[in-house]
Amino acid sequence: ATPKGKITFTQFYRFDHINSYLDELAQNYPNKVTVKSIGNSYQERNMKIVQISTNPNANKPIIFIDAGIHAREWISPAMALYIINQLVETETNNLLDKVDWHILPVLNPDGYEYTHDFDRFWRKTVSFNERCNGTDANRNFGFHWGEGGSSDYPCSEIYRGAYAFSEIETQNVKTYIENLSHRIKLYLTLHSFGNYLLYPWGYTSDLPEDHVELQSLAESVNEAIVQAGGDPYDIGTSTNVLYIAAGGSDDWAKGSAGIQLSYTIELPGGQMSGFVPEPEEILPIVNVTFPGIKVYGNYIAGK
Ligand code: ING
Ligand code: ZN
Repeated sequence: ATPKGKITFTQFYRFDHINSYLDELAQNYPNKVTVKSIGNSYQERNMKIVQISTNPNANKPIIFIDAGIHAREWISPAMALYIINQLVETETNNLLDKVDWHILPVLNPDGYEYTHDFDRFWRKTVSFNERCNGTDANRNFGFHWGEGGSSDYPCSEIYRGAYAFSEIETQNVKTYIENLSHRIKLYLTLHSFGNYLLYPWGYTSDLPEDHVELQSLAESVNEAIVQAGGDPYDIGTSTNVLYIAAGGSDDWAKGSAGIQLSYTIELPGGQMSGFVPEPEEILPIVNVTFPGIKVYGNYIAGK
């Protein structure tokens, strides 16, 4: 569906524009949308999260979605914004009646802005280190932190940070999730690229005990995306499908925060350059992916 309002998904928006859109939604849909701050980033950008809820009650399950952990993966915040847009500005009552959605569109806002202003392919945060700046936020979470597939060398693209949750951005997310972890039934983190639906573990090739459920839910999500005309996804654990990588947010969500269903979604890349889709490629990608997000929503609603 074509979005209404001041957002058209025909370009990649700057961080300030994204925050303004969120505030606007809260104003225009006071019965549905609340915007909160989870804290400031390293360079003191306000990290805003959107809570989408009709008939709020203390026991309602929550789906938590973050995006933009990695600065250069621009389609990821765009996807998060599209999910927000569709849930709020179109008729998706069935997805809201039984589930609340908490969506953080840009987990690493300093990095995101850095890729706009200075270095399109920056991945990490921008926090200061002696030799090279930045930490890979997706190696910085505190479950089996420091193990395989992460580096202790600050100049590495997969630098894990000096200690678990050394980054203020990952710390802010940790605090927010821990306060609500009894209600969060699904954790989704959006990355790009390559069409992978990944679930824990990333720190070991061992399968989680509930891998059958994680796998079959991902298969339903994939079916809906393919039905909508999207390219199929490869499905499995991060370690087995991609590579070993400890300190990822999905591992922490499941292993430490106790959110049983936890996924990393590697969205499609651009035709010419994976991390750099053309602005015209945004709508086709988010359109075919949203049906998969609906499958997640209906699954949690029916649980
Ligand atoms: N890929 C992920 C990365 O952080 C991943 C893959 C997901 C690893 C989950 C570990 C856990 O390397 C991208 N493109 O960032
Ligand atoms: Zn990524």
